[in-house]
Amino acid sequence: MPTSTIRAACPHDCPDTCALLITVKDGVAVEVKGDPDHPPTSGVLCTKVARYTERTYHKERLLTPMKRIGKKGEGKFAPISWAEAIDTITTRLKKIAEHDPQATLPYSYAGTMGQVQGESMAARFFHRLGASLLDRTICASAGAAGYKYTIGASVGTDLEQFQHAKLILIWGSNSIASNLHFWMRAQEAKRRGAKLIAIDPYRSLTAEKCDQHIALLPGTDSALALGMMHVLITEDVIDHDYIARHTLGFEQLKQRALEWPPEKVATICGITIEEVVQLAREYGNSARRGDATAIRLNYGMQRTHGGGMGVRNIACLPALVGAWRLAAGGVQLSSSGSFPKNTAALQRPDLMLNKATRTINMSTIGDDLLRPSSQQFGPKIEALIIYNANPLAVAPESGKVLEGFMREDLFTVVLEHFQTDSADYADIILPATTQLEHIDVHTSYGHLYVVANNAAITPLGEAKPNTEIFRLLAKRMEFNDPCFSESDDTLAAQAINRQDARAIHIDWDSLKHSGWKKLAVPDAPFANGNFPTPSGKCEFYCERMIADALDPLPTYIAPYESVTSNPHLAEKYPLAMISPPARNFLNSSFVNVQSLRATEGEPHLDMHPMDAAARGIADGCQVRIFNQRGSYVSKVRITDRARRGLVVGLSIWWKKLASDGKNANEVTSQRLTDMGNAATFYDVLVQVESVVP
Ligand SMILES: Nc1nc2c(c(=O)[nH]1)N[C@H]1C(S)=C(S)[C@@H](COP(=O)(O)OP(=O)(O)OC[C@H]3O[C@@H](n4cnc5c(=O)[nH]c(N)nc54)[C@H](O)[C@@H]3O)O[C@H]1N2
Ligand SMILES: Nc1nc2c(c(=O)[nH]1)N[C@H]1C(S)=C(S)[C@@H](COP(=O)(O)OP(=O)(O)OC[C@H]3O[C@@H](n4cnc5c(=O)[nH]c(N)nc54)[C@H](O)[C@@H]3O)O[C@H]1N2
Ligand code: SF4
Ligand SMILES: [Mo]
Repeated sequence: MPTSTIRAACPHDCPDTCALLITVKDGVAVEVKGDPDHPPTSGVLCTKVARYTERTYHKERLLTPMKRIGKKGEGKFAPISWAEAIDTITTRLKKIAEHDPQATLPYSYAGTMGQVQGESMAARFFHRLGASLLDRTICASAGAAGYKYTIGASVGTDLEQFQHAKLILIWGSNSIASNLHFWMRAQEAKRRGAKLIAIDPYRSLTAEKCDQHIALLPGTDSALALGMMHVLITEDVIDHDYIARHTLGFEQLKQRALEWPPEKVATICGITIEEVVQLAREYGNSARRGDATAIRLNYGMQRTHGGGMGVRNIACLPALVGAWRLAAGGVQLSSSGSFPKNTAALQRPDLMLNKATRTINMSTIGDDLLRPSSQQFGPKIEALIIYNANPLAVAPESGKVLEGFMREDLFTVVLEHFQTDSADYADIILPATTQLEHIDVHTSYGHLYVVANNAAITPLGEAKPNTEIFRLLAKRMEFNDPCFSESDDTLAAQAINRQDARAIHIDWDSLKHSGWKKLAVPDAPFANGNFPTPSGKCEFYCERMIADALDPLPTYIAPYESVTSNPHLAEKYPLAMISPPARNFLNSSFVNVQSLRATEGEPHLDMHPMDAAARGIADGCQVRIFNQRGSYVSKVRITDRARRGLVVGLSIWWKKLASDGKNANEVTSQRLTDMGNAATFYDVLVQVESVVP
């Protein structure tokens, strides 16, 4: 067979959604490259996906359906046929449905971000079955809610404009690790004279390469933004014309901001008064000079109690200084709201057996698996169908999650590429195809292109796409609606709403040949206001928040667990802990790829020299990290990358590849954010001690 090149898309949960070129020789994918012509990708891939063939052809790929033959968690399985697997699953789901189909729960997240292999056929299946709905809150829902109250939708500065900015605040984002193609633009801006300021409790790979680094305490960003507003307003470095025309509630905001002088803010944030004042002046003066002034906000700063409010407060800043006037000014949290998706066509909520079906929050899966049936909760969870996710490694308060997964009466099915920590607890494992083996269509949360994924190779072993697995299950359940026989090609064609002016030109048939197309959207989305809020303005004062029992004005919501907000707890567990992504992993994906794991080494905990000295901890020794929820072990790295009072465990390790079979989620909590019901992974106090061998 000759060599061919296939156009594809990176499926991972990363804002960059790279366009890929796959070289296929004799039916084997031999190389994965970034498309040099796709402007966001520019021919560059991260190390992880440059190794995608290593992952796809990994010797531990799951290649046949399997049933468990050992105890839960032991990881012992025997191959079975697809017919037996489908039969076993549907027999059990039918039996559960006889008393209440809500006792079945789908559990999925963004293992693939594809519109087709994500929530299309799967959602149709669970809607028709009458299964519980899943609230997908594990990552971004707090920030998305805060942004929506303020700006109206997840729409912001275009990635392709950032190189024209003169000042960029990189706020709660380790872009080098997790948003590489933004970092390339920021570097270009720097070459053209821009200043980059990182706002991050940790001196990340990104923070160390910025011109300035402000190391505030986790969960205090909303206070910092209020302090900036105070300085901007009292020193009158604001854009009165933009405020008058395109914002709502400035007078109320002004009163509120006056309550937040820099002295108060500096104490809360654990930084100096000068840092607050200088940051505000620099930000306001940059916009006043007519320089493009931009913020790259990322989800790292909204994983604490007040995460939603933090995003909201920061999202007010560009309107205050008129930064939206320029295409390279403003703020980007996510571009996902720019895409006209046809979610209803893909997911078919009209098929729902019961419109009043309950919703389970994925971030509290630990507690929810342990709840008995009750009037309030409904039926206990009896079946868990997991795809595109690895909850045992990624969900908070892992001890509880494990206890739930151990339940003998819980029937667990896992659709996977590998035998992950979660798969070890399955009753049935189903082998899923990787991105090289199936088709899909991708939107992005970091740029404005729709990207097509063509299948490059035939499925390995007996692996099947998620969609095909749910088609088989639907057929066996005798779900006869014609939508259950639609092909992946048909699903891909439904994904984008072409009635919408932004996507009129994007049809699937030409997209799969060209590979990608940009949405038709304006360069400077809010230069003339037109915010997608009910008022059409940037809402400093937001009435919708009152209806949601929230303060309608920017405010500070303290972390659940911090030395100042919970001194009693801090007596026992005095260190704040965060566990942001390691560069060579993507959440818990790639941890089992040998070359990438070798680069990360083993689980580490970064700790400040003074915190280590106070505990008699020597560099390189094993430490136990613990709190009221659990404990795990890591090798300590003594470094001032972690500010005093903070420890950092880069994540997310597969538990079974760690020496003690545990990871950072032993100590994280199931408490939820102020808005969006999201997880609070970075709102944690711990104590650390040397492990005496
Ligand atoms: N290589 C790699 N890339 C990834 C991922 C991955 O696992 N690995 N994950 C993907 C996913 S799912 C997501 S959601 C995104 C995540 O993208 P981000 O949320 O931007 O995550 P990071 O880039 O790690 O940035 C998090 C940074 O925020 C800092 N931080 C933690 N708490 C706070 C706080 O309270 N305030 C402030 N200001 N900063 C804080 C951390 O120290 C860290 O440096 O990245 C995606 N890209
Ligand atoms: N301590 C701590 N915990 C965290 C975070 C943190 O920063 N710190 N980050 C949180 C965040 S932001 C997120 S988004 C979540 C991520 O949590 P998850 O979305 O669960 O991410 P992954 O761990 O990468 O798991 C995705 C799984 O999907 C599988 N997969 C990929 N493609 C396919 C497919 O086509 N079909 C099927 N069936 N399976 C597929 C992969 O093999 C992988 O095992 O973790 C959260 N947990
Ligand atoms: S993980 Fe992100 S940076 Fe890496 S190839 Fe995929 S989209 Fe690009
Ligand atoms: Mo995420």
